[in-house]
Formats: sequence, C-alpha cells, structure tokens
Amino acid sequence: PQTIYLSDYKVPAYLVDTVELTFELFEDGARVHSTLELRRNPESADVSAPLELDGDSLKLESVALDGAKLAASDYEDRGDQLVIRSVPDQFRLTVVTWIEPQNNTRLEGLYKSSGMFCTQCEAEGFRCITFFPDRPDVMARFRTRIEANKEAYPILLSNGNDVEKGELENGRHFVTWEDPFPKPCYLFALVAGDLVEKRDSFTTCSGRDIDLRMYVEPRNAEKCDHAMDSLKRSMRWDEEVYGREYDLDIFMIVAVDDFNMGAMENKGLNIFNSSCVLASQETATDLAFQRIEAIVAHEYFHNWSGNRVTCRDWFQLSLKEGFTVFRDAQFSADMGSPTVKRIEDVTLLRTAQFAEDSGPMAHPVRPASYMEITNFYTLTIYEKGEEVVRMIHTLLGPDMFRKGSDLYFERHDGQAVTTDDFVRAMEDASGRDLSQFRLWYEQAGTPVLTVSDEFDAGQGVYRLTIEQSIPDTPGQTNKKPQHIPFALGLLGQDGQPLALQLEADASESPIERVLELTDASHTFEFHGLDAKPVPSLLRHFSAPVRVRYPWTREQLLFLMSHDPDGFNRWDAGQRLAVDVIQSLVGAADDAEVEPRLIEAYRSLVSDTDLDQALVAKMLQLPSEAYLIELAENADVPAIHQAREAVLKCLAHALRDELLACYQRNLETGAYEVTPEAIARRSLRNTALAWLLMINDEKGRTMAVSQMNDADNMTDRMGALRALVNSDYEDDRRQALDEFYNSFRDDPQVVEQWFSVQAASDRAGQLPDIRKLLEHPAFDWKNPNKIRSVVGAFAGQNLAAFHNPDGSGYDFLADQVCRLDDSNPQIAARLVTPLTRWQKFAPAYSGQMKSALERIRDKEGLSRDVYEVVHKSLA
Ligand code: B3K
Ligand code: ZN
Repeated sequence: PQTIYLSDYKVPAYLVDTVELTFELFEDGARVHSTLELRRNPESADVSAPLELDGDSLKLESVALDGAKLAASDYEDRGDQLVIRSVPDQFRLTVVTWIEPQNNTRLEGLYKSSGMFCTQCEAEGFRCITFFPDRPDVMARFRTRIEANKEAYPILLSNGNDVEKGELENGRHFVTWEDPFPKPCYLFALVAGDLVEKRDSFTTCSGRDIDLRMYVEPRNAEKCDHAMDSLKRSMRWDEEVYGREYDLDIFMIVAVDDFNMGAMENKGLNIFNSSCVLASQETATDLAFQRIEAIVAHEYFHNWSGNRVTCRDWFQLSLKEGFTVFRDAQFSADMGSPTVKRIEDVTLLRTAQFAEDSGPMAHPVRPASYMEITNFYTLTIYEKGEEVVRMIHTLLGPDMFRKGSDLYFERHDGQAVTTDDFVRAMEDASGRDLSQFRLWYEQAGTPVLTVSDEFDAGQGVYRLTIEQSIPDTPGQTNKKPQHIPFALGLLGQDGQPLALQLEADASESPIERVLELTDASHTFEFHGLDAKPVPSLLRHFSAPVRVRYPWTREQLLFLMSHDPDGFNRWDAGQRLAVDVIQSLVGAADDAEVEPRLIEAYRSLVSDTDLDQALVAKMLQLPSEAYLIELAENADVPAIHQAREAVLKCLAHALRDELLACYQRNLETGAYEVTPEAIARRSLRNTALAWLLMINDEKGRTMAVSQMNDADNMTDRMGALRALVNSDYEDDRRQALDEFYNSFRDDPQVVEQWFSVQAASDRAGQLPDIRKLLEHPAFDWKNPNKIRSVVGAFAGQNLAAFHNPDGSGYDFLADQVCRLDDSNPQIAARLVTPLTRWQKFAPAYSGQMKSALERIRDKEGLSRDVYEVVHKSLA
C-alpha cells in the first residue's frame, strides 16, 4: 500500500458545483445515477490535468459528457479511478453505477442493516457509491432522489429538505431531497427503511422553528426521549455558549444497528449506532445515558465545527474532531459535574491516549502521513486534539477564546481549512502569539515534566523547577520544547491555599496560577512563605503531560483530603493507590497493604459531606490498563493479582462501612438521571462489587435481590456484574441466564450481557469466550457484537488475554484474520492490544509479536490491517 503525505497536498484540479443523484434501490442491488456540474479549478497549477474521479467496488454502467454518451475508449475505468483525459473547462458529467449494498460487509458507502439501507461516507465511503472527487476540499450542493418499494421502504431520507415526493409504478415511490449548503461528499447520507418517526421541535434564538425527527425501528419507539432531550439541550447550549444557530429547517437522527463507530454528523441527517442513541430506564445504564447525551451533542456541534467549516484534507481531521470533542466536553461539564467529567476524560487520555503516544502507531495531532485514513480516527486525533484546544482556551481565557471561535466561524464559513487556520483565528482575535504552541500539532509523544522543589527558610522562598522533555516517537527525534500551560496552587501545612507571590513585592497574589512553560527548564520562586508548602501540580490537568515529582505518601494523603481542586484530590488518591499497588506487584501473598490507604478509603466511603459524585470516582482503584501503561516490562497477571489483593484487603477492612454505604444510598424515590442519583447508584454498586469480591454472604443476598428487583439497568447491571465477578458460580450462572432470558430481544442489552462476561476474569476465560462466539445472538456482521466479545476480552479482561501460554494472543490473531476480509476497519481496530507488545515482559512480548507476524503473513491482507501490523513490527 501507498503512503500519502501532507507535504504532497495540491488543490483539486476540478471543482464540483452541483451533484444530482438518483438512487434506484432494489433487493439485489442499487443503480446510482450521478450528474455533476464540473469546472476546472482556477487555483490549480495543473491546467491540463485529466479528470480523475475516485471509485471503489463500483460497476460502471455508462458515462456521458454534456449529455453525449462516451465510448469506452474515451475514458479509463481503473477500478479505483475513472479517468477522462480530455474534458472542456466546464461540463456536465453523468455516471451510472451499479452497487450491491446487500453484500457490503465493510459498512462503508451504501449498505444494508436490519433490512434498511443506510450510508457511511466519512472518510472515503462516497467513492463506494459513485465515481467522485472524494476529498473534503471539494464542496458541492447536493440534490438526491431516492426510489424504492413503498411497502418495504416507506421512509426515504437524505440531507437537507424534502422538496418533492410521489408514487411510481410497481409499488414504488420516490422522495427528492435538496441540501442548500455546499458540502464535501463525506457528509452525504441516505436512509431507506420501514422506520417509525418521532417528532419534536426547537425554536432557535432568532425565532425559527426547527422540525426535529428521530427515525428508529418500531421496536425502539420508546427509546428516543433521552436523545431528543439531549439534542434540544445541545442546540440551546451551542447558541448560548458559542453563538451558533442551527441552519436547516429539519434535523434528523436515525438509529442503525450495524455501524462501524459511534455516530456520524451527516448534514441535517445524523446517523447513529443504536447503542449510542437509544435508551430507556429499563435498558440503558447511567453510563449509556451520559454517553448518549455527549454523542448527540458531539454530532450536533459538528454542524458548525466540521460541516459549515470543514477540513481541507484528512491530515486536518483534528480540526473538526479535537475542537468538537472540546465543545462536547464543555457541554457535558455544564450539564453535570465539571470535575467528574474532567476525571473521566483524563482517565481515558492517560490510559489509552498516552499508551498510543508511546507505542508504534504514535502520530502527531496533525499527522504528516498515512496509508489508510480510517486508522487515524484515533485517541490522539480526538482526545489529545481536544486537550490542545483546551490549552488554547486556558491560555486565552474564555472571553478571548470565544472571540477567536467567532472569528474562525465567520472567516471560514463554507470553507475547507486547516488546523493552522484555526490557530491563526485564535491569534488574530486575541493578539497572542501561538507560534511555539503550534508544535502541539506537529510533534507526537507525551511531554514529561520533571518537577523538583526546595524551600529556602531564610528568605521564605519556595523554588519550583520544571523541566520538560518529549520522548522520541517513530520518525521523530530531538523534539523542541512545547508551550505548556501549567496550573498550580500551594497549600500550607494547615491545608489552606497560599497566596502565590512570584516576586518579593508583588501587588497581585492569587491562590492559583497558570504558569507558561516554553523552555526546557524553568525555575519559579514563590515569596513570603513561612514553611515548605505542598504543591498542587497541573491542576485540572491543564496540559496532556506526565508529571514526575517525588510525592511522599504523606503529601498524597494530605492532597487527597485538602486540595481545593477536586480533580487534583482525585489525582492524589490515584497516585497513592498506584504507588501502593506497584509496591505489591510480585510481593508475597500476605504482604501488608499500606494502612494509611485503607484509612483514607475508610473516610471516603463514610464521607457524606464531599460531593458524592467525586467520592464515587475516588473510590475507583486505578484500572489494570492504567497500571500497565505506567509499567515497564509489564507482567499482567502479577499486576492483576496485586490490584486484586488491594481491592480485597480494602473490602475486608471496610466491610461495615461498605454495608452502611450501600444502605445509605438505596433509592427511595422514583428513578432519575441526575448527577446526584447517578452518584448514589455508583456508590451502592461499588459497595456491592467490593463485597462480592470477598464472597460476602450478605453482599450475595443483596446482589441477588437487587438483580431481581431493580427498576433500572444501572442497578440490574451493577448486581449482575458483581455476581459475575464473584466466586459464587451457581449464582453467576443463574443470574446470567435470567438476565439473558429477560432481554434476549433487545440487541443493546444483549451486547452488555456479552461484554460483562467477556471482560470478567471469572466468566471470560478463553473457552467461555469461544462459547460466546457460538451463541445464537452473536453475529460476525455486527460490529457491536464483535466489540462486546472480542474487543472486551482483549481490551478489558487483561489477565485472561495475557495468559502466559499465549492462547489469548493466538485467539485475537485468528479473529483479526477472519474479519480482515469482511470488515477491515474493525479488524484493524481489534489489533490494537497486540501492537503494544514492546510494553510487556519478554515472556509475553515474544508471543505477541509472533501473533502479529501471523497476521502480517495472511494472504490478501487489507490496507487497514497492513498499516497497523507493519508499523507495529517495524
Ligand atoms: N466523524 C465521525 C467519525 C467517522 C469515522 C470514519 N471512519 C464521527 C464523529 O467523530 O463525530
Ligand atoms: Zn466527531
């Protein structure tokens, strides 16, 4: 496969003004008539370039230029390109292609899912529908006519407004849609199916009434309210916080069962993976409710950050993704607890993005090259990209940031632009120089900040030195220092925040500051202090970096109970727990667990004053995945054992407090999805899980009755998970069977049922996993099912996956090879755990590498998997 470089970017040789599409949908395929109004791009240097249109898996039926049919000798059908050597400066091109959506297992382009037709065009799926300049800087106005059998497909949807509809012969009908906004073809969408419609409306800030519609399969009709409410909240929030109003008269959301990722922001017609949009009290957990709200918001926000202003090329992907993730994170913070939202985002970043950034697929937020763009929808593009936008927000402050985003949207409306254009708008609006800051887009790798300090008692001066270095990553060495906002506070011995006086006679001394690091080393002096303070470093996680500082356990315990920054309180607890667990890795079975950790958790479990949502987060021990990320030569079973030993020790020591916590947090009133209620459920389910970890009889009775009596999925799943992870084998089996029998008709719940087993070291050993793959509800064509079994096993059931006999690795390699032919995008994602082979102790890494080599040697390997495997073995 070929590598594509950013440095080779050239403006398109031809522009498309309008696209007229007609889809004739049949059971054995679809005929696509496409008529393009094309002209040479005046900005292109190549004035005699042939016309080259992208295509993939298309059967070409005819080509006509300005109405005259072309002979086969007038064009060249290269399979992946349609080339016409001689064309006028401006012309109309009509291409007819035949495609087979019913056989499309890659789920890119037009395909069928549970009997309905739907599309996924980002990044390069439109070329699977018709020949087209499939690149985001070609923006055109689309008019789309869909024809299909009326009984089977009563609902026919595309982008924009429906302008015409009518009956055809043979029981067929048609609807024509027109989208007034020029858009790149990756935002095109089509849906045809037998769907129910849920309607609502929204009045925008300028008084326009927007028709809101959700389309779902009839059995899901009662699962739409939460997404609809989330949509309305998002629309209002974007008006209030970013001044962005919705621009079409209709906004549609469709739920689809077979979908490669979460959702897609097609103009006016967002398509969602069912699991990211459908929810009811009985079937969705709190986590799912929150995820749905965030994804609905994310896709909606793309209407401005992505659609009205889009990307020039796919190297700029983070322009829309990083910014939109930042926007949805701000939204979620405003809807719930900002501290908890930050904790969740940082957990993901530090566990998974940091791992990516230190592995063989490490790449900058704006990559310089790729083979398969689908592989670059990564944690780095999304989550680190978000952090980069967040740092601009921190450096500029909210008001200047808003001026910058206003300028960006105004300046670039209707354009396809670059991350550099985004930064320039921020600079121009604020007057700040972000030239060094731009390195965040160019350099890969997670910066390491090494912090040291000393106290000069004679002068009352506290000196803090911060050194930064950025590790080498594939193709990048000797990196330059980056511009890092570093938020900090200092605490006195009484736990009170101290004034931060950077000069002896400072007039202004706030209790929190954002220091700006630009050099490899900085020393800051804080004056007017009586004693050595305790530093609260990198508050709110003000930059995506690793901080190394020789914290003592006393300091961490102190910060855990005194830091006014909730995020850093949580972080101190995590660091302490990591330190304790790490010290027990490989230790004797009866090694003592730090008593101060136990006492700190005792106060937490009993604390009713502190924000209960924060308490619930602080009680979660660092995950195995995070402990592995922090380790060198990781020995997973040893890490697993040490973590479990701490958990069990805590559960034994705090049994009474856990029982009290469970009782205290029992629900009294009706079910609600508020931050307070979510925190209560989280606390009582954590208590339950811990009690079952130590096979507590009382816990067992509580779990069984909670499982039967729960009126919501969070509690039912909490009890099921606790039982699954206990040693009560009979109860586990019975609970799983009962659960399945109650929910077997609901695919979203069956997916949860699969993953609770696949992720459990008790219920998800390899033979169990193989059984799940044979289960009647498992479906190799459905990405959610694959993720909930294979993905959950390799990504969450780490001790079982890293079985020292290598069976877990072989299993994953087999599944990757199997999927490579049918859905390469999903196959390439599944490889991820193996790509980290260098992180593990030699006994593991060698076997992981062999598994990768076996995948590499598969015949006809897809470009998607090829890229990931070859880069991992390089
Ligand atoms: N933009 C889509 C992702 C498309 C992924 C294509 N492989 C969803 C999102 O980020 O909103
Ligand atoms: Zn997005």
